[in-house]
Amino acid sequence: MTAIDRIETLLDEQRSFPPPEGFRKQAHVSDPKVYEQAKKDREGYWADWARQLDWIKPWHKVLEWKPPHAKWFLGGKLNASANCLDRHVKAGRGDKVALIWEGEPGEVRRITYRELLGEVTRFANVLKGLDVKRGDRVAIYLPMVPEVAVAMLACARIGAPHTVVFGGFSADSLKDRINDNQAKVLITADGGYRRGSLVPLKVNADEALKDTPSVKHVVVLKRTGKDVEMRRGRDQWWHDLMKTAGDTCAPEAMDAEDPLYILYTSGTTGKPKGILHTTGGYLTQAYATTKWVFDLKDDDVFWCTADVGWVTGHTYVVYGPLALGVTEVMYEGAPDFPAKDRFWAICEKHGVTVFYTAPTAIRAFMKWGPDLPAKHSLKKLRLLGTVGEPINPEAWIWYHKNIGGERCPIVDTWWQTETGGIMITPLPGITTTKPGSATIPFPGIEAELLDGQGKVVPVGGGFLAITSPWPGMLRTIWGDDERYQQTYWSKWKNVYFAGDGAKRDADSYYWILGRVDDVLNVAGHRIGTMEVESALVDHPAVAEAAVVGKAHEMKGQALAAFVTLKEGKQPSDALREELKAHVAKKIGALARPDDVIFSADLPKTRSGKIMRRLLKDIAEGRTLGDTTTLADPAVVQRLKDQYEEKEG
Ligand code: 7RM
Repeated sequence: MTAIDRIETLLDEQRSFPPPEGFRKQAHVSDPKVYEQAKKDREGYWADWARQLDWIKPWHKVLEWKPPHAKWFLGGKLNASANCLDRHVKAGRGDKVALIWEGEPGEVRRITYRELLGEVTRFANVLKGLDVKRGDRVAIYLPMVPEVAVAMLACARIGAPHTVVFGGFSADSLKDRINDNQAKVLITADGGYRRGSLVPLKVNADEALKDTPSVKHVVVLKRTGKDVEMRRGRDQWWHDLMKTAGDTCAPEAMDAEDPLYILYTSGTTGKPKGILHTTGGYLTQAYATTKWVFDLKDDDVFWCTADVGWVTGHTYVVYGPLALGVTEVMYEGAPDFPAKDRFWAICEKHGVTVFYTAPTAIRAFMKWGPDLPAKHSLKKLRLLGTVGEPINPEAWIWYHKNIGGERCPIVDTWWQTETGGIMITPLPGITTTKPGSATIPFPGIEAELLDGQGKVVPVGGGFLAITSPWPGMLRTIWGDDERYQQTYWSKWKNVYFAGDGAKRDADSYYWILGRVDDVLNVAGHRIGTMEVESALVDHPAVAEAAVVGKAHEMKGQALAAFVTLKEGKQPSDALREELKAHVAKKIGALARPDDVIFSADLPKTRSGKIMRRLLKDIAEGRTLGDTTTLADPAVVQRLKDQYEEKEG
């Protein structure tokens, strides 16, 4: 862990954006009273949300809290797939489009709630036919096609926890995850499309399957039509199995605390953690946050751009929107294929009204320039969201102006795989937003900023903590209660430590400063990476920046800044000096970088988070650490060569 006790704050962002009057008037919630009401009776408040779902049997107790173990809606029985499908069909909404899916090559499928229920029911029977029983784990390794949602919901229907492995992960990662949870069946495809090429999912799966004795059956979806090897007795085609599958399958009555899924998250070191989510509390928070944060109504078209391989895809592509019964877009491919305006073409074509994406994508759009979104009509958009990393204020302003036409509120939503759903966020009809701040906890969520001793920091920098249990919280790390306790609940007593540094301003708004492991130490001052990076992104030539501390005899650490310029801007020594001066002017001489390294790309995880640890290795001249979770390992090698050339 870390010996840091407090974090200092430098950036002073003063812009603010109250909800537009027209937006406020139509919003699901526009009265700040909801916060007090939730605070007064937190359990009653969450129970009210849970009652908006369909329960097979009601709960007898809302919460049992035996730290660090929480149970929500004890004794209650429900089924997640029935909540996402059957209840909409029963309520007469069967003909409503659930998914508008667009493949990377351009084909479009529209699938209604009734059709989706039919597919899920049949596929649930396929799984049963492969001897999958309640409680058995099923691994899913598919591209972003409707069948990935079908597979997840079919698992939920029969009570088999799914474990989705992102299609970009290697055979090795797939193998480790399967072996960790002993999945009995693997669902994969003959391939998927990414940036015009084929992702060889089945080839990877075959490699993994050499060493996964728990897997008895493999279901293969035909997506690309490419020839793949089918092992007799083990592999079967999805479409063959579906031909004879029955079309009724009663949803299993699952206990509120029965597992819904396991999703792996790679910590900074060591073996990935299998985050376990259960059914009742998770679905309640997914539903509540989807409804209030995204303000979704019957005629909205929602698009969350995340892959279902990440928690954002689980909660805001599958469970939240479908539990709410909205129409949503799902897109298979890359944002820059065949051209860098693909997202805006999709928004225009399908009339997207609420759009949710990651800062890394926004910074790429910013780098590519405002002419691309300007080519498309984005006037149906009414609300924008971000998740995954701190958003630099300039990127926020760019998004607001060039995508939101200065009329759409932006919800900057802070949460984690472990939290299951959104935790800190504006409510778009209530909250005055400030660029770079995720604002305040969602009603019913309690957060604090603490110092190393666990003392509350009312204003200033500290560690972000969640101080009471919430419905969507992880229940444990699969097979490792001890690690669960150690990782999340050992820093302070009975308080959840999120691993993020943050600051709280005089309005009690939270500003996430970055992961605590990345905090900089300059001459005894602890500074979050986000503020220095935001000062760099504030310069008109800069699209993206990552700052790391490198060991320095005098100062503790010297700052090295890796900077990506906007298209058309040229690196030069003059610009390098200008950027150093810009940071010093914006947030203080203390934060002035010693080095500025221009770089066309930054090393990122496959979900788009900047990996500063590797940049630190480069800056300190070490051999590269673990690069297996990188989206593009070549990026760091190029940077390392470039850096050494410059230093050498
Ligand atoms: C949803 C997701 C979690 C980590 C988290 C933060 C960072 C996420 C924001 C953010 C600043 C945000 N799950 N993070 N959202 N930082 N502002 N709005 O990303 O498990 O993959 O990552 O991501 O560091 O701890 S995750």
